Amino acid sequence: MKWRVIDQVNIKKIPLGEWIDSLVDWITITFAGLFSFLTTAIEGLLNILVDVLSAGPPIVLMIVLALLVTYTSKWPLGIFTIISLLLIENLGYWDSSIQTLAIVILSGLLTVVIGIPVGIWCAQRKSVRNIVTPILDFMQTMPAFVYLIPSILFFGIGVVPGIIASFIFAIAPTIRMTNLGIQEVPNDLIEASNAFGSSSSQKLFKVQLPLATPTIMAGVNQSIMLALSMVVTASLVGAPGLGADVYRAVSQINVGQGFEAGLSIVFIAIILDRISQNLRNPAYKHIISPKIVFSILAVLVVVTALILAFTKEEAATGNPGGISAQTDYKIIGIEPGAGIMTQARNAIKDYGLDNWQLVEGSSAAMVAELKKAYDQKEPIIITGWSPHWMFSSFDLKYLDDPNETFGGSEDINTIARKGLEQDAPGAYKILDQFSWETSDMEEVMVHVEEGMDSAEAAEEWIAAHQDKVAEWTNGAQAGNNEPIKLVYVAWDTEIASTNVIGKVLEQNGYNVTLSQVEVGPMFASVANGSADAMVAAWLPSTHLEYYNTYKNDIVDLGPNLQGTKNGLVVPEYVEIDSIEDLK
Ligand code: PBE
Repeated sequence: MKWRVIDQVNIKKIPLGEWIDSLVDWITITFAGLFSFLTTAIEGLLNILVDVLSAGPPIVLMIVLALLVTYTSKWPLGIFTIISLLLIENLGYWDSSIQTLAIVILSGLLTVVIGIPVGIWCAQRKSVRNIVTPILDFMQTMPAFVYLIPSILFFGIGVVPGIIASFIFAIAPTIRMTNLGIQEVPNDLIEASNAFGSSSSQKLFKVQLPLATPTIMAGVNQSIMLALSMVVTASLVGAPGLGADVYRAVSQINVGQGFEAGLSIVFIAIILDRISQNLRNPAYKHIISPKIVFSILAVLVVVTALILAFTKEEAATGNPGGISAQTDYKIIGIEPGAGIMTQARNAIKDYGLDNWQLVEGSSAAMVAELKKAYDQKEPIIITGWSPHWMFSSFDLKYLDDPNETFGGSEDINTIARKGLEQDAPGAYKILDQFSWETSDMEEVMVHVEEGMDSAEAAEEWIAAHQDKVAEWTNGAQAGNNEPIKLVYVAWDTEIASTNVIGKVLEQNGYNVTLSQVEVGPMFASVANGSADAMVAAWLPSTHLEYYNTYKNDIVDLGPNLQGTKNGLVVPEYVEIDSIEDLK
C-alpha cells in the first residue's frame, strides 16, 4: 500500500515540476537568440582550441606538455607526462584526449573569467556574499545530471551543453576561494594601503589580489579537476572525447575499452592537476622566470591560432545551401550502444559519407533536438525507428536505404534467463505468451508522451484490452509474490512494453521490479541471471551482436511484436529522399 502525506491531509501535489517545465519553456523561447549566439561562440572557441592542440604531429604537443609539467613540477613528472601521453596515443585515444583537454581548458577558462570577478565582488560586499553562497551550495549539491536537461533545450546536443554543465558544476571553488583569499588578507596591510591613500582598485590589484593568489589558484585547480570529472556525464548529451569512450564502453559492456579510456582520463587528470597546482610557484622558476615561460607559451598559442586561421582552406562544404552544410554534417544519434547506432555507423561507411559525424547521446536528447529543429523548421537528420510516437507528433519520413544497411522489417523478442521456467513457471508462461501489435504499443506510448506516468498508462491499456491480456495469462499459474526483475532501456518502445508486461505479471501475483539500464547491461544481466527477463531484443539485425554474444546463456521466447523498422529519419520539409542524397 502506498502511503503519502498529502493523501492523508488531502492536499494536491504541488506542481513544482510543471512550473519548472513552463519556466524552462519560456526561457528557451525568449532567449533563443542569446542561446544560439552562445552556442556559436563556445563552439567556435572550442574548435580553435582543438585546432591549436592538434596543429602539429602529436609528439609536438606531447613535448610542449612535458616541458610545461617539468617546468612547473620538476623533471620526474615531465618524464611521466611524456610516457603517459605516448601510451595514450599508442592505445588509440589521442584524438579523444585532445577533445577532452580542449573541453576542460575551455570550461576552466570560463570559470576563471567569471568566477574570480564574482569572488572579488563577494569579498567586497556582504550582501552579495549572502546571496551567492546559498546559490553555490545549491549548484554544488544538485546532481550534475540535472543541469544537462535544460542545457539540451537551450543549447542543443553536442559539446556546448556539456561545457555549460561542467562550468556550472565547477565554478563554485573558484568563487569561494577567491572570496576567502581576499578576506584573509591581513587587516593591517589594508589599513597601511589606505593610509597611503591608494584607491580601491589600487588596493585590489596591488595588495589584495597578489596576496590572495595562492588561495585563488587552489580554487582554480579544484575547478579544473571538477570540470574534468564532468566529462563522462557530459557525454550523455553528445560531448565527444574520452568521456564518450567511457560511456560507449559501459553501454556495450566493453571492459577493456572502458579501462583504457578511464586510464587516459587518469593521466590527463594528473597532468592538469600538476600544471595548475604549481602554476603559481613553478619548480624551476629560479632558472627561467615564469613571465618568460608563460609569454612564450601565450605567443605560441596565439601564433598557431593565427596561422591556422589564415591557412585553413575553406572545408569542402559542397553546396552551401545543401543538406550537409545546413546540418553541419551531423546525424543526431542515440545511446552509443544501441543497435541502430551500429547500423548508422555502417551506413556512413557503406554509402561513403566520410565527412558525416554520428552524434552519440540518448534517445531523450535526440527527441529534444528533433523538437527544437522542427519548431524552427530547421533541417535535421536523426536515427529513427518505428513504432515511435514521433511519427504521429511530427511529419517525418525515412530516407530510402537501397543498400538495406538498416535491415528490413524486424521483430522484438522476449528473452528470459535460464532457469526462470523452473523457478517461476507462471511468470515464464506469461512472458512467453506476451504478444501485441504496433497499434497497441503506440497507444501506451502516446499517453506517456502526453505526460501520463508510464505505469499508469500501462494500467489504462490493460484495463481497455482485457481480452488480449487474458490470452497472455491463459493457463499460467498465479505467483506467490515471487520477485521478478525486468530490465529495459529507456527507449519509448521499451518503456511501454516493459511497463505493460510488468503490470500484468504484478496482477498475477508476482513482485515485479523494473530496472532501467544500458543496452549491453540489459543483455548481460539476463545472461548472468541477475535479471529475469526483458522484452526488448530487436532481431534479427539490430541487436544481432548482443544476441550472438549471449545466445548460449539466454532463452529466446520469440517475438512479442512484429514489423519494426529502423533508419535515418528527416522531417518532411527536408528536401532529400535517400541516404544516397547525403553524399
Ligand atoms: N532502438 C529502439 C533500439 C532498439 C529499440 C531501435 C533505438 C536499438 O537501436 O538498439
